[in-house]
Amino acid sequence: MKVGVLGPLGSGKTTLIEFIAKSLSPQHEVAIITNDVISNYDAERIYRDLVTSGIIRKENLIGIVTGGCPHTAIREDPSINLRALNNLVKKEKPPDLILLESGGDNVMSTFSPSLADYTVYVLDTAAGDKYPKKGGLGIMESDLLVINKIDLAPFVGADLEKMKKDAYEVRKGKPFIMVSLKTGEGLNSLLQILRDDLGV
Ligand SMILES: Nc1nc2c(ncn2[C@@H]2O[C@H](COP(=O)(O)OP(=O)(O)OP(=O)(O)O)[C@@H](O)[C@H]2O)c(=O)[nH]1
Ligand SMILES: [Mg+2]
Repeated sequence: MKVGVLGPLGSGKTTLIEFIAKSLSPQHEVAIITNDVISNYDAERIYRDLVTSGIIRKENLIGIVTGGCPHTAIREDPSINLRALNNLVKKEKPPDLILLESGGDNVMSTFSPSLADYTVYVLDTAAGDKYPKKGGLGIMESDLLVINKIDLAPFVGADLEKMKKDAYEVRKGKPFIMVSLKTGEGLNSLLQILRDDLGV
């Protein structure tokens, strides 16, 4: 199963991926592919957080530096990500869950179906409660919308009830969940949705 995680800069994509990997290992063989534009920052962070502690095997972490538009690398020309996926699945013990992180994206970005069977769009309250109302493909069409950083809502004046109502409307009933990856609020429910949807 290939899960694509995307969303604006700094919304919590890597933190979510680390949470999923920690929650599902070692029962599942989890692999991670990160896409950064210039540096290999996220892969290096995951190496420190998850590889050195034995949660992810070294060969199951691939950091891609796209060098250009991150949206192109996950949709228009996904060849570099496809190569990374192929390298993972041809292993003697292929991973049963591959998490792909897109570089911070715009609201119309989506994963090529060749890269992801299931997509998670991560928004955060600090971007303001105008989202999810303003919409965008990922916000409206992803398999799961995660509204993260609810712990910050009081500090940035984000109205969580409005975000909830708007998410329900723009997604036409598709699932969404409000969480804080910092305090842990909502994470049990998030994990349950993923377990049900991904069969893990
Ligand atoms: N207060 C708060 N901070 C959070 C939460 N989730 C993540 N963060 C912090 O937000 C910052 C960005 O998180 P990342 O996981 O790096 O976000 P990202 O979307 O992967 O960022 P890019 O890959 O750079 O686009 C980090 O400093 C996290 O510690 C949360 O729920 N609440
Ligand atoms: Mg990241």
